[in-house]
Amino acid sequence: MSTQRGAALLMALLIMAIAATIASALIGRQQQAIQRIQDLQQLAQLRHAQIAGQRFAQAVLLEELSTDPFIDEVSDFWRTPIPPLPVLDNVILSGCLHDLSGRLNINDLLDAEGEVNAVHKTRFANLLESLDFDPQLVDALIDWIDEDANPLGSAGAEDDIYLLRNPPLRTPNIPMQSLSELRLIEGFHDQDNARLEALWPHIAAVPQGARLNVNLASHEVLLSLAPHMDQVMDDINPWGNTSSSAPGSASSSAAPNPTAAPDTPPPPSDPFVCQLDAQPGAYEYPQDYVGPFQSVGDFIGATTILSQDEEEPDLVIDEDAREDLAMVSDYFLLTLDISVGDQIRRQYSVLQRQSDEVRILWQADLAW
Ligand SMILES: [Ca+2]
Ligand SMILES: [Ca+2]
Repeated sequence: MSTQRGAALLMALLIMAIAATIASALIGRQQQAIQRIQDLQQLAQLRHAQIAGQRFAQAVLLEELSTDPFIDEVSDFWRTPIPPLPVLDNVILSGCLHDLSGRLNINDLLDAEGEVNAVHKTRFANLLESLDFDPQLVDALIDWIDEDANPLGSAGAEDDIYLLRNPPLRTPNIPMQSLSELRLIEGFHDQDNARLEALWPHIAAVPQGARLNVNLASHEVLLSLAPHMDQVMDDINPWGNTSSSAPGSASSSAAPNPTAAPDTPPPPSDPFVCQLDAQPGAYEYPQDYVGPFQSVGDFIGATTILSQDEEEPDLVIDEDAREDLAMVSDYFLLTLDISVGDQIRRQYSVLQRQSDEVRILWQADLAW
């Protein structure tokens, strides 16, 4: 009898163990299902908040266009950041718009026929030189987007260079979609973060044929327009006399880290972080600033130096370098910080403003 009782007890224990295992597995699956539902819910909230932020930015840019269609400049309302706003249950949104039209557009290094645009090539070479890069690296930028496989100049690079990389890659030979591609381009790929960050406030990758808004161009971009621009910079630079002082520049967004060892390379900073305390409406113009400019004629007038000697020509921006100058912006980068529960996600969108609509050209979790 005792043997039978022992066997029954063992059987009962076995059944209990199996039941406990099944229950544990069911609870585990249930928890996984709950977590999955929560994750999906967070993703949906994130997406809805992103759409809400984009719609808000689109409305602000169209409103600006309807009230002030001819000038975009430093004191404009659209440059006011969106403060942290609860937009959904447990979701907080903040963000800001950065101008991209005051920057040199990499895709305009080629003209509509795919030929090198000499005006833009000169500007880029000037910009690179002013930031202590080899100005000939402009050829590597052109080779990255031009259709052919023939390297330009001594610093150009096509597939024969890129295929030797580990891992190998090919030149896209199409317009640049995102500034992140710069990290792959010969002559730039081996630069450290701080060097590349110096470029971000002055360059953009937007569709070909972009206008250059001189009212929002940085000190360095204005300098790139003609050799004599340094002599008129006090009058035309909206950001004051310091280089790289435009909002979103590496110098204004890279917070110093007092605890880092002196030889520790700084982490990559975000050139499109929002300065939530910025108040563009209360912007104080530099003392000698004669802008914002109302027309290209005003800008040319302010940047021309009349010669005192009849034998010497006036110093003036070349005719063919005036064609794309503008007072308004067509391209913007929207930075959104979305807090869902205990997670914060940063998302970017490139917006194109036309006469009656603002299109979203590109969106991603990384700006560069
Ligand atoms: Ca090429
Ligand atoms: Ca080429």
